[in-house]
Amino acid sequence: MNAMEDLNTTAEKIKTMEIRGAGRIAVAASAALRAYVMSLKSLPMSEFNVKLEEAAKILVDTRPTAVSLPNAVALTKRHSATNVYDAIDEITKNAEKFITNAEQALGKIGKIGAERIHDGDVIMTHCNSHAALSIIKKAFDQGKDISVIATESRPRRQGFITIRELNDYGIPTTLIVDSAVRLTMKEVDLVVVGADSISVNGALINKIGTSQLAMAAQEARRNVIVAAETYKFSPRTLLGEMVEIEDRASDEVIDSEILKELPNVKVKNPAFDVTPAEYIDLIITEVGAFPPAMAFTILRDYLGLEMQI
Ligand code: RUB
Repeated sequence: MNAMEDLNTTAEKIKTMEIRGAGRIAVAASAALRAYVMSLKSLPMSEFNVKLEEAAKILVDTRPTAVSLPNAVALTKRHSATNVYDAIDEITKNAEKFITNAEQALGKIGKIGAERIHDGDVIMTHCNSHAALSIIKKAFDQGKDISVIATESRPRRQGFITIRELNDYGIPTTLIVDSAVRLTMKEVDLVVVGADSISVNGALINKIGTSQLAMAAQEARRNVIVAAETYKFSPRTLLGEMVEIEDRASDEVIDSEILKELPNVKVKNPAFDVTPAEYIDLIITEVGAFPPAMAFTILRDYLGLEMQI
């Protein structure tokens, strides 16, 4: 396979969700870009930059909602070099830094977030978030007697990935269907979820159904904790842009043969929803725990306002 085919393979894996979860998508995109630029050594500088932008666009266009993806690509591709060798060197270093920081961020989020979990806590989580699970696993490692209620997360059932991971870690876990969230909330001490994007007003964009957990939690006076690396904050929301909610295919929800027999029925399959800041107690990042109202500060201090603006 040539380098462009490799890049397209990664893009396809992100599109089809073989690689999924905002953090994993970001790391895969950064690594793919690093591998791709290595193949551009013999090009003149102007052509190199064109190819770099083309490759960046292929990766960014795969899924629209997780801002970790354009953030990872922007942080990886930026360079100030005037020759191709230096540009490749800078991009390679950017990718290495991004990937290392992303891995380390999970550990730091786990440590900070685990402080909020107490012995005996029952934690509800949604979908499959590596950052959220990092907090839960850390609390368990600290010897806290915890258990988890995990939602199925229709239609793709990422909850199955979560229960397997928690099972293998030895953490007692209960699986519920998404519609059981409100009824089950009275057994829960706190909700811990991940993030695909966080906008400048502190709103969380995460797997469809997250806002339902947050509303039920508020009704039951339970805290909602969001586990999010700083690269999941969305710089373009500073310009007034809304985060695009991905609409996925109807056959994830209903068999297309059945749907064909129902000419008056259409299917809506939004993959994410928006949880307003007022439903969120704390966002745990690798640089500390912040109330959602501090989203602007994180964008300014840790991503840099010039990013993608
Ligand atoms: C995954 C999802 C996760 C976030 C955070 O959606 O909504 O909660 O991406 O995950 P999908 P992580 O399965 O559609 O990609 O903490 O692993 O980055």
